[in-house]
Amino acid sequence: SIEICLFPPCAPLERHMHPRGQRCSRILREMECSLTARDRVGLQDFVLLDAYTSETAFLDNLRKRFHENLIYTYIGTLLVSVNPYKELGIYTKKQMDVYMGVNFFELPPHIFALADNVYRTMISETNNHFILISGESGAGKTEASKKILQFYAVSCPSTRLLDNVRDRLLLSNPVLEAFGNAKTLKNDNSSRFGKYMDIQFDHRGAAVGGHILSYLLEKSRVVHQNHGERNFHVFYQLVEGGEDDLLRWLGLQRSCQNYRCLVKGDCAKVTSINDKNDWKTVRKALSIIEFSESDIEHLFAIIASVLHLGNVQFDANIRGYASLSNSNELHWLSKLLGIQTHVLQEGLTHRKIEAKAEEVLSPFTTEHAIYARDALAKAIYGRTFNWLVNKINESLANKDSSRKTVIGLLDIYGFEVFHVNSFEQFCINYCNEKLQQLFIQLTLKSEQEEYEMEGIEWEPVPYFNNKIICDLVEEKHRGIISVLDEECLRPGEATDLTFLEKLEETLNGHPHFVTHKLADQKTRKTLERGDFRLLHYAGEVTYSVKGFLDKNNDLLYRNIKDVMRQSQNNIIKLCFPKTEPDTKRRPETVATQFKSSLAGLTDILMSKEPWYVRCVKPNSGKQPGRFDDVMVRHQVKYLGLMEHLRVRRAGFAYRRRYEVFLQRYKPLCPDTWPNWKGTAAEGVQRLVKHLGYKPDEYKMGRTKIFIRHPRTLFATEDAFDVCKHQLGTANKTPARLL
Ligand code: AOV
Ligand code: MG
Repeated sequence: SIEICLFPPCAPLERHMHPRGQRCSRILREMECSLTARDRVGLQDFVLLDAYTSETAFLDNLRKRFHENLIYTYIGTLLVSVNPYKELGIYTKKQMDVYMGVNFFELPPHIFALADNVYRTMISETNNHFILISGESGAGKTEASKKILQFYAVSCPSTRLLDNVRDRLLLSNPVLEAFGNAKTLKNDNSSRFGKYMDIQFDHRGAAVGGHILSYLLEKSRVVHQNHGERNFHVFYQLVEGGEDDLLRWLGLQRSCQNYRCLVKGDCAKVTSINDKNDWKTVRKALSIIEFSESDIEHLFAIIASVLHLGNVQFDANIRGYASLSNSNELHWLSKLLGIQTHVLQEGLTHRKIEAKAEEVLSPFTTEHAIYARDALAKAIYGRTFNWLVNKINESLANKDSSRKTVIGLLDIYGFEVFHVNSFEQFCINYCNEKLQQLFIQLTLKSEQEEYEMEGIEWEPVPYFNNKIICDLVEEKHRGIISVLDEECLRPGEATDLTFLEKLEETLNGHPHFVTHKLADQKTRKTLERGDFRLLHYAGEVTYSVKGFLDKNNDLLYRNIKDVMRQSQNNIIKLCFPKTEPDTKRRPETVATQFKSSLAGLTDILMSKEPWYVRCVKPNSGKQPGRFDDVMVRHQVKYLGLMEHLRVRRAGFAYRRRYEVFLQRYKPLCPDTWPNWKGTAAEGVQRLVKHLGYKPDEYKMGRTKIFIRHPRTLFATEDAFDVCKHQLGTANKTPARLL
């Protein structure tokens, strides 16, 4: 069938028709052959750029394409994506159809092309893959991961039975985003948790299930937001969008201004966000994911409880002890959590202390009471979030035990630097270091292994290895997390400042660590006494130690846990189980837990085949059409894009299995066309001889031909194009098999 050409390079021109699923000859002519077009839209694969290993040239190409709304560019099979900050209309079902099953390099670069390539490789090699999506906060990771998921859910073969799975896979997103994303200064929909999702496929390639792992939710946001930021979306959605009856039942009023924990950042309304509509989506999604009505009720009760809890205030009585200022919130909390009022009240104002064989109640000061209240709000929300992930997993689980292959999608919080950076940024940025380390290991490793396996010599390309920074954070005994944990072991004695002093003792002279005391005179001026600065792979970040100990300890008083265990709310019951190991042994600290979970993630990823999407943020103003050179250049540098390109180019720009190469280009040689009887390797040898490849231009590996220079492949492609036209109709030519 014939269809209108939809690709961006054609769009400004007169649109034309071409056979469906075929590559568009006009685009080829436009993009690959015509110099003027190349000037205008840049080249779609950096590997193909002649002498294009300078940063400036790299940037020129990226900018050129960005201004033509071509946000995607390849480095071989790695996809670089620049956030357009506007709808481009390139994610339609029609576009999905076009990219489904078409050769990666035949169409303009697209996230769907990558998704399709991963999918087909998985099917043909029956192995597991993952797509690592990285880039700083606001660069477009979450959007990219959603597009990939949509592509699989919509395009892969399906049956009516599987439609359910498909919907649930898709709808898990709005639910998790409602509870785990928030507006920050960097991004109106910033992920505040890390997410790794396996999509499972059966032997026919149908998406049959999924599983999500979540990483360290930024719980502190529940009780505190910096200026210009919001709490998690779901709170605003409920208050703005919740039905009248529901709000009445939850004791809520329809105004965010009434809730202290919604207005700390003074920006409850965000123009790019429609909380009311989003509420409807989430509400519907919960039903489709098969949350029972009672689970949904209890879930809403918890969201409302957190809002009420945020409004609980304390007065100091004459002895300086805390008492609740107002009984209204207590009433609602008691109703929604299903806990008796006096039990709750006692839990919020007292702490149980064990003295000899006795337990005594010790009253809180107001300061302590506020601390305990906030700790409770964070615990309730954090545990409910984990419950939510588990519940979604139950619904996505595929019960049949036949062999499945998976594609993992990793979408984590991006590197972020604010005016003031705390424990949360420390964890987020550490996580990004780990992923960068993985990228470095895998890109070099896989390249080296491939050359070795194929028996081809290769010379390594120098690159910055950020292992030194990962070690600085996570090393046993000397690492920042170790030092922090040690300080957390000295309650009453240690403070955030003694932690800083310990760091200074331990890390004095480390090239990536500096503080006010350790700095030279010039740097000292830029540091406060309570700060430490890390030289991350992506740039310098100054962290304030304030709150590090508390946040790492994440202490919840034992008696308030006991209070929660009396709850009649089904979710709270599960979140505070009676059998919780309540040992006297110290639980793992937050940073240490995070460190282990990241190590676990690395293991999961290392066992799969990697693919990469590197997202770039074009400006810090969330503006369409603005390409800030300095900012982009910085990202190109730290994302290691130039090194990646050099690695690709230092070796062999392209490699193809003999069968595939022969199948495509065999019309170019009378010996191999129409059929070649010998082995594919011999056929390729004959073919390239006929094409006049010089000996240093290519190498014959064990299973693949390696072509050193893109130019060579280019010339062959051109010849192929001419030959195809001479051969006449498209179906005689073996196109689209590369
Ligand atoms: P992030 O995931 O990388 O940041 P997002 O994927 O949330 O960033 O993107 C931020 C915003 O940029 C989105 O809400 C969109 O408005 C816009 N955007 C991103 N990609 C596209 C695209 N392909 N087309 C149109 N608009 C886009 V963070 O989660 O903060 O690290 O932690
Ligand atoms: Mg995100």
